[in-house]
Amino acid sequence: MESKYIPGSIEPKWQRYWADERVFEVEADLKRPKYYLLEMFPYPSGRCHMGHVRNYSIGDVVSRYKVMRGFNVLHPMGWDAFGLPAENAAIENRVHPNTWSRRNIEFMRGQLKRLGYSYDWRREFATCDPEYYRWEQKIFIEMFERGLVEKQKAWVNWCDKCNTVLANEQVEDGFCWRHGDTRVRQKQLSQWFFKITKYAEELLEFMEKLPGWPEKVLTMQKNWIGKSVGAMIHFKLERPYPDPETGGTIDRIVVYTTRPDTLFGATFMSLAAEHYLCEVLSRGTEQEAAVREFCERVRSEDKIKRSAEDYVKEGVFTGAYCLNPVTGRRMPIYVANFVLMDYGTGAVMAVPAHDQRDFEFAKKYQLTIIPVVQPADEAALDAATMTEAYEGPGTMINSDEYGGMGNEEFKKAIAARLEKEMMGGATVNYRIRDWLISRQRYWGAPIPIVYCEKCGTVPVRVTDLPVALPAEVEFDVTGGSPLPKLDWWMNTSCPQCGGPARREPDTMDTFVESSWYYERYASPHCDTAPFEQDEVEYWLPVDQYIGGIEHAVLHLLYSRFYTKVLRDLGYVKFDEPFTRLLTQGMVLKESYKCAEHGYLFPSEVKDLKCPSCGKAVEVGRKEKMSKSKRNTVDPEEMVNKYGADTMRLYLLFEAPPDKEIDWSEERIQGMHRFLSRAWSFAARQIEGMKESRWDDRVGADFMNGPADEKALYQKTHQAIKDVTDRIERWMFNTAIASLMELFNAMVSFEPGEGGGRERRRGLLRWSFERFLTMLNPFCPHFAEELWGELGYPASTFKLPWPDFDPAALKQEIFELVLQVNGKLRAKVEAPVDAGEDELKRIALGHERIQALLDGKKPRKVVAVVNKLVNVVI
Ligand code: ANZ
Ligand code: ZN
Ligand code: ZN
Repeated sequence: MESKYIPGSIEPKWQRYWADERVFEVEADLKRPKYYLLEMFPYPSGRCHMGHVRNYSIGDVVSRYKVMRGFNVLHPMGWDAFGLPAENAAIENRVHPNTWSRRNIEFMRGQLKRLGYSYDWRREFATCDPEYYRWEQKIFIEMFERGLVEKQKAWVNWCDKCNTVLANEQVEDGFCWRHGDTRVRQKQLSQWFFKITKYAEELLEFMEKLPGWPEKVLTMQKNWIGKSVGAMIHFKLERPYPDPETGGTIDRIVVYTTRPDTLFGATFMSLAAEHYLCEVLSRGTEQEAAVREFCERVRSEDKIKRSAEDYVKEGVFTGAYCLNPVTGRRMPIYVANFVLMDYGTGAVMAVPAHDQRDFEFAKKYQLTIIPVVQPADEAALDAATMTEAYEGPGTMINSDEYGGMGNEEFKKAIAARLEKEMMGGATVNYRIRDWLISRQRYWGAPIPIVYCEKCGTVPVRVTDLPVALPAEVEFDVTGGSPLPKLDWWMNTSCPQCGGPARREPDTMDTFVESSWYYERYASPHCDTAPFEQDEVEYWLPVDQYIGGIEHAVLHLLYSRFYTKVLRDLGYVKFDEPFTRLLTQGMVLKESYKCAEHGYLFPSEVKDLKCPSCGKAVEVGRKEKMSKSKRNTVDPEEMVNKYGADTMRLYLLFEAPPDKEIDWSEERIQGMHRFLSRAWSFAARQIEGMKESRWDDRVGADFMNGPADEKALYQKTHQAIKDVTDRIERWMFNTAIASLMELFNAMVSFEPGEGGGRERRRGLLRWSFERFLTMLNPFCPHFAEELWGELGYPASTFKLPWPDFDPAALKQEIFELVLQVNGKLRAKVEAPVDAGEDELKRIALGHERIQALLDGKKPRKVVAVVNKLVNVVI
């Protein structure tokens, strides 16, 4: 065998072998336990980055380990191929998004193969394949028929850079999730929504059944869904107003409140600037212009800012009044800048005595303040002297016959009364809004709807699916979708009446594709339905999912929702798509920045100086690798330099999978050195190991052999136990550490030349084989190659995972003190993990104690673990 470790000469060979022998290909097999391991599929951006490689290396260890443990493992890979970057590239570089995406997929697939991942490539697909999205269109139509998708006119988020609307989940602190520098604007548009709100309660409840998910992700979802318990209350308007939407009249405003107990203190009403009543109520009054102006200004402001505590509360009177349902008090109706349209009903009953925002507002506009909840053990609240709202619990005051009642009790009483009077009642409210899925973009799955003058909104006939994206389009430099202008495509006939109709030009949010791709992997080429029933039933749900935390309330929430929809449409029988979830840590690196020339590549920086101006560069803290900070490391380059096995080992050894890694090329070199040492060791010992036919006779009798043989024998069993335990607990770093320890033990074991040489070489071989077997999930090419050098023809891929003998574990010993009647009588060695009973047995069996007992029974025996046994005679 080669004396030097050259990964470049062995890795491609094994990758070819795995492909030729089709070792990664799996079929459903009801007789075998399945394990479905999945990593979040990549967007084909062009090249794999370090985050991908870390994610997929973690997955590959688990996948290969589970195969060795006898599971039928599904480990697929594909491409999240629709989306904006492809379309932008098309506009900038004049390549078609399809060409761009396919080219990138080609390249990245090659990169993944060079890393030796165990994917069943037959199952690969891209979400931009019409054979994939046609089923998504079918599901859309079925959702439409069930009222799970709806077109709604709403105030929606618009990103000027994306040139499209965004779902609420895709807005972060008021900025576009893709464009951290672009504030989202509000626009009123008619758009398609998935009714995720219908599933809000179920999405919450089922979290109880996800013990394998990180608490942090569950909390984020819980907060996003934002359940609160309160009441709806109707406030009659002083007079009815014409309703522009229905043509009828409006006689009331409905509010949502979590404090119905404060109803007697409600002195005015606040509406969101987006509320349609603002215009209705002020029309024709002298307030009209002021209201319109104010609403326009507030609507352009950012929602996050509007809900901030320190935001200056402002408003304008609409000219209209409503009536408090319990006091009959006339309440002026204001538009207030801090009321949001997409929470509750967009209208708030204002209780200045008990809500700080209302308090500030009332002070500013001299509105009435009436305290109604009196805190215990404090001076009676007095509107004239209050300096802030009292938001705590207490006893009811100024509330008619309810005076003296506890406010929590009153909450129930008032809700019941309102219900009886048909003026509202108890209710539950959720913060989550429906999922806006329309996108004014080209590179996505077309929404399968047509608009007919006669029949209105009509779904495409299922037999006409897919509604394929037209390939020949002209991209507009201004970024608008080319579809609405494409008359031959837009003009179609109505599926219902056959008359002329226009297509829906919007495409679906690409998060729709990623909401079910993992279900499609079970039968990726099924051409009669989204899935083959038997296949989904066997493989799903995903046993272990791995991906980034940034998807906590995006992809992970959408997928849970979509799976429940698929269940309700009869496609699947489970409720939750991902039984366990791991959110992997990021790979961090420092960045270099010149005050004048911005971020610099490390290779440009010499002696910490900027190459352009010579000024000292600022070394930034370690942070997530990103192109814009120029602190990325190209995995491809590392693989070329050190090999895939080293790259994988490094990413797994640096930290537990959920923790961050500080990138260090020195430490990757350390991993390379370790593998090189293991290689040279093998090269030195291989002939001897191969000759010995002793290895299958290695067994428990080594426990009684020479000390160094016993030590290596025990060390090997201990390593099997530790590596197994640690992989099971996802502690790959410490698993690798114990493999390294085992390796060091083998290195210091000398088979020697004299008597017993055969036997000693056999032991070494036995130990080395176990080392390679356990190294296999981490460094599969390396393990395969040396396994072959040992003379085995078959691949390590399906090697059974080794077992250990508990009796052969090295026991840790301590000195047990034996006392009789409290006096020290003897000391013996005992295992550290021995319990009280075992210690007593050791003590009573000891010859010194037996002599003292002289055949009598002890009166009492007391054992103190890890310390002593006292025998009372
Ligand atoms: C009357 C009241 C009295 C309120 C009081 C609070 C204290 P959470 O707890 O987060 O669910 N609210 C309702 N809709 C709103 C909207 N669209 N924009 C801004 N605020 C809105 O919040 C519920 C409370 O937030 C509701 O209870 C309402 O004010 C306000 F002493 O109603 B409360
Ligand atoms: Zn954007
Ligand atoms: Zn029609």
